[in-house]
Parts: sequence; structure tokens; C-alpha cells
Amino acid sequence: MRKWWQDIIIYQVYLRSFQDGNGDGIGDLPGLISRLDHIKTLGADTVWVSPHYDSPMDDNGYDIRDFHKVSPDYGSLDDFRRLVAEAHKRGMKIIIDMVLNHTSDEHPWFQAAKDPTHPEHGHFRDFYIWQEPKWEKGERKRPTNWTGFFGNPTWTYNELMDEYYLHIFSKKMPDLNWRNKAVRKAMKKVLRFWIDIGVDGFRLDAANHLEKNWDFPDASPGYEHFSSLPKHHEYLQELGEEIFEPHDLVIIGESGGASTKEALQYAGFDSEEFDMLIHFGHCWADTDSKNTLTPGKWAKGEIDVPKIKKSFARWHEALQGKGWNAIYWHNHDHPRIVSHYGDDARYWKESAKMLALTLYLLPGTPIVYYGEEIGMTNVDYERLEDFRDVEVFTEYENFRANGSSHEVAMQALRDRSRDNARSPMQWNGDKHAGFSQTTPWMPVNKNHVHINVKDQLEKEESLLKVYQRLLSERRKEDVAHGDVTFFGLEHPETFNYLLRAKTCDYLVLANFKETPLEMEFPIDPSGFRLFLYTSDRKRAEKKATSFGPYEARMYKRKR
Ligand code: TEU
Ligand code: CA
Repeated sequence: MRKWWQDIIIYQVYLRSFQDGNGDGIGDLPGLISRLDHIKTLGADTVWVSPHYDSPMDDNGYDIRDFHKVSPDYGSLDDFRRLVAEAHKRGMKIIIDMVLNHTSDEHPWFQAAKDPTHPEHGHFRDFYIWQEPKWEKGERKRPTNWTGFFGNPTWTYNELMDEYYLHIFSKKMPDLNWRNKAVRKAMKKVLRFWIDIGVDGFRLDAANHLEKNWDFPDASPGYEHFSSLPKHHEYLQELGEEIFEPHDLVIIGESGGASTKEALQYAGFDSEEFDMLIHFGHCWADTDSKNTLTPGKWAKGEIDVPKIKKSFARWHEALQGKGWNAIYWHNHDHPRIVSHYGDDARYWKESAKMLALTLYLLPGTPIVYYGEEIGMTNVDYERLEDFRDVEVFTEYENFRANGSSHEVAMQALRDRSRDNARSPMQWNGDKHAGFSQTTPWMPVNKNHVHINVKDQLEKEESLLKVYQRLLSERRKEDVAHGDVTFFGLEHPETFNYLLRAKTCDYLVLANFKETPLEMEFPIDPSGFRLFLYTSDRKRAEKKATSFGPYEARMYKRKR
């Protein structure tokens, strides 16, 4: 049976950076409401809002202090109700970000948990994960040597308890203990609260880490001891049965590192866990394993195009007919896609359009990340102080300890840090890019004078116009349910596929790299007409087999 969420087009809003409505330099709910029409005009109909809850903002709101309160930075509960009403009035849906894995250390639960003299300590202690120190040669040691996702140790010592608590993200984000029934009960209450307010779904944050290996063995970094463990699925099923299914919500689970083997368990039609999955299969296909100064995702290398294509193909195959797929290029945890897989300098426009063409005619539910539709690029910050992300500062220290110079470390941050995708939305070429009347919470990218919404609305050939056409084509022709055939998965430069839609076929041919190349049509081109392209039409028609830097074309054939 077809579900409503199979037909949506999602637009992800990083609330803090989308639109400031009250002139304090921070994006907020009234600002978002004032921009709903932009999202609608683009062709999206569902907004995923990054965390809007009360928070000390150690990790921009993924560290929640009060699940039932809106952060004063973003507005009030009434503003949130107004957002839902304004969206619904326009036929749009609202998905909120929900963090099940951890809270802020400033959450009252943790305040009680960490203090044996607190009147409610007995009840809340086991809301979190505590372990006694290990002692080696009279020295106090952490219970394990695990490293968390922000590059820091996963345990922090608490004096009052004389124990360590577990946190797989920052030390201000203690992990909840999902083995504790009272935790599950409390989190269900939180979910119900927002369902009653009228949200249409949840994007579940870090949703593959709920269970931990309580034997606590040493391992470095040790992800396997806190990712996708069997019991984790039990927790999700419980939520599915009691909360998600009875309310006809859309549930999007973020499961970094999930394998296609788990695909059906997470997002199969019979699964009660998620409706679709955000996995990172196609992300970071350009790392250099030889780089020891700024290792892992920070090590920029050659783009492995087959790896990207094969991930799309593999996930499509795993879920086809049996579950549902989400498609996206990037989000608030990645660099900007045009800087990452394209070229944000000389071939900015070509590569941004190429990336749009290669993604948005694939089946599944698309997620457009704010600013992607105008080709926003990585930040251009020169000083460490311009960065905001908690991860940046731990990793900067790590790079320096590995022996990298200040410049090398800064370049890694400019290329790869999450802040790249979090700079204020570029609405126009004015001083603060139309985002705010005052200095924004993080600096606006200087290129807003030529990369902005206003400019692209006025130009027929702009990237924004390409997005509008692609998304309207998608909807009209029911591309979400289309049938895709990929060509040349092993080819190091091309990204080619055929999509059979409702009444027509689309053929997408793309050069994913800068070097020009010749390519033959992978199928008989008769009946196909050029519909969208990244370079000029004449050239594309005259020399149909030659592709310039990042050149892509979409042909259409009526059936
Ligand atoms: O990110 C989660 C995240 O990146 C890991 O859980 C991921 O599964 C792992 O890296 C896989 O290798 C989410 C948010 O998107 C991010 O912004 C937050 O900082 C984080 O959770 C903590 O809430
Ligand atoms: Ca504001």
C-alpha cells in the first residue's frame, strides 16, 4: 500500500542559520515561518527542522536540556504551534529532529543522576550509564579506551559519584541507558507530547546507538560496541508498536554506518522501526587513508565515483519492492556538496547542476539541504575563532598533536568540518545576506554577494531554476516510484542512469569529474529529447558524445 510519505519532498532546515526573525543574529521559528513560501516555491512540501528544544547549545541543540520547551533562541511553544499551523495551511508537513540517545548534562535527569545527595538520585541514577574507574598502578583510568564521534574519549569522571559516565558525543551529552524501562517510558512521553502538538514525523538522531555492549571491552575507536547492536532494534520496535505506527507518522532514522544487510530490519515495509533510513553510504567517498596528520573523514583525497554510484545502486536494490529509500547528497554534518564532490571555484555552476541532475531523478524520498538549491559553498574562514562546532576544537587539538601545522589543520577544517554546511542562508547580496539585520551567530560566507536566492530567482539559467524544474518533474512523473537502471558502475568518471517514470523515461548522463570525456549513449537514444543540461544547449546537441568538465545532461522520452 502506498504511504503518504513516499510522495513527499523534504527540505532540511538548520534552524539556527536559516532566517533570523527578531534581529538577534540567530535563526528562529518566526524566521522559518516567514520563509515557508521559499521552500514551497522550490517544490518541497515537507520541512525537517533541526533541534528546536531548550539547550545550552554545546552541539547546537542536539544536547537537549528540556524536551518540552522551545529554546528561547528560537522562540516559544506558541511559535512552534504557529509553524505547524502555517505549514499545514500550505499543505506542507513538519518533521522534527528527536534525540533519543542522549540528553544535555544540564537536563534535570542528569543533574539528579550525578548527585548522590539529590532527592531523586535513586530514580535517575540509572537513566545514564555509569562505570567505576579502572585502577592501573595506583592511577585512575577510564573504564574503556573508546573514542567518541567527536574525537574525544567516551568517558568523563564525576567526582560526586566517583564514577565515569558514558558519552559517545561531547562530555556535555551523556548517553541515556535504554536498558532502563523508566528511560523508555520517559522518552515515549516526550514523543507523545510533540505528536499531540501536531508534528507529522520525526527524524531520529543518531538512531543506531541506543544499545551498548555492557561488558565494556577495550577497543579503539570501539564503534562496534555502541552501534547497531541487536537489542537496539528491540527498543525501536517497542517505540514503533506503541508510538509510531498508531499515529501514521513518518519516521526517518539516522543510522550512520548501517549496512544494507540491516536495511530491511530498519526500513522494510514490514518493519516497525523506521520508514526510511539516513545512511552514509555515498558520503566521504574521497578520503586518503595515508594521511596521518588529519586522518579519517578529515583527510581529503581523490573522489571515488564508482563507490558513490555503487552505494546508490546497492541501497536501491536492497530496498526495492521491500522497503523505502531516502536519497540526499549531504546534511548539517558534512561539507557543502558542491565543494565536496563538485568544484566551488571555476566550475561552480556546472558541477552544482551536475550534482542536482545525478541525484534528483533517482527513486525514493529526496532530502534537499538548505542552501543546496543555490549552490552554497564551504566556508571561507581564516581564523579558528570563526568556527563554532564543538567537534572542530577537539579535532584541531588532535591534528596539532599528530604533528600538523596550524595551516594544515585549518585547511582540514575549511575542507571538511561540519560548520561548512551551517553558515547563514544566503538570501541576498546585502551585508548579512538577508539572514539578519545584525551580525549573525556565525559569519556569513563572503560569496553571498554573488551566490544568493534573490539573484537566482531573477535568472532563467540559475541553479535554483534547475532545482525547481527537477522537483516539479519528479512530482509530476512520480519519479519516487520509478524504476532505475544504472550504467557503468565501474567507470571512474561517469554517472549515468535511466529512470522509467509514469509516462516517460529519463536518461541522465554525467561527467562527474573535471577532465573532459567522450561517452557513447548506453542505450539507443531514439525518441529522447534534451531536457536539462549544465552547459549550453547548442554544444550539447552538436556534440552529443563529448562532455566538458562536470557536464551533465538529462534527456526525456515519452512512452
Ligand atoms: O549525528 C550522529 C552521527 O554522526 C553519528 O551518530 C553517526 O552515526 C556516526 O558518525 C557513524 O559513523 C547526529 C547529528 O546529525 C549530529 O549533528 C549530532 O552532533 C549528533 O547526532 C549528536 O546528537
Ligand atoms: Ca533570532
